[in-house]
Amino acid sequence: MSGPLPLRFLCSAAKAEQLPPAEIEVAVVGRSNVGKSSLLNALANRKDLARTSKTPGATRLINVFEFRENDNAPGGRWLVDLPGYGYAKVSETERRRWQSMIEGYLIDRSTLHSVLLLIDGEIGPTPVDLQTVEWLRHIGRDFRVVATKVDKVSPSRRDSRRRDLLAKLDLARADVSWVSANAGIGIGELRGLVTGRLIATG
Ligand SMILES: Nc1nc2c(ncn2[C@@H]2O[C@H](COP(=O)(O)OP(=O)(O)OP(=O)(O)O)[C@@H](O)[C@H]2O)c(=O)[nH]1
Ligand SMILES: [Mg+2]
Repeated sequence: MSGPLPLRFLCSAAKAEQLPPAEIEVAVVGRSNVGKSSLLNALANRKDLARTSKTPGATRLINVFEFRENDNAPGGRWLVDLPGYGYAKVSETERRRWQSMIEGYLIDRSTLHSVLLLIDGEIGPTPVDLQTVEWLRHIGRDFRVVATKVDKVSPSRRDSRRRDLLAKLDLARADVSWVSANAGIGIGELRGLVTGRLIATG
């Protein structure tokens, strides 16, 4: 278990090429409305670090949060909030813009250590989630699945939900974190995991 992550907003960019150089990054990826921004806020124990919304598509830019304990700590360690995919109501132009922005970043970013791929724990993996997993495997990008909103799954259904998700994604139990930003479930463990990735590897 770890305390809140020392995150602060650093910058936003519409394109990966506009991002300043980093030392090491972990990116948060997932379907629109899956709870990416809420999870960032929970990790930092802040209400409004990242903008959240009931309306999918709240995050339209790449938002960079710097992980830095104090002014003397090294900079360039980032947690990156990416706009969500799979939001049906965006125009085709917007969808393509998203796709090239995210894909370019995930393929080319040399300082990207790994991805946290968020999947709604109540809904389970959607076809577009499955495609994303397949694609991340295909490009060889290291990723960890984080199942969100576990507070919405009743305790009696959690075990079967868990087995179902693992089977669909062809993953082992240890490969998936189960969290709830709202109820604070699994947040301490995930803080430890993110800190380990941003610091121990640095
Ligand atoms: N019950 C429950 N609701 C959650 C949880 N996390 C997020 N939500 C809700 O899900 C909705 C979307 O959350 P966001 O964090 O804005 O989702 P996002 O993935 O950043 O969405 P985009 O920016 O559109 O890609 C909001 O209404 C949140 O309150 C959770 O742990 N439990
Ligand atoms: Mg968001």
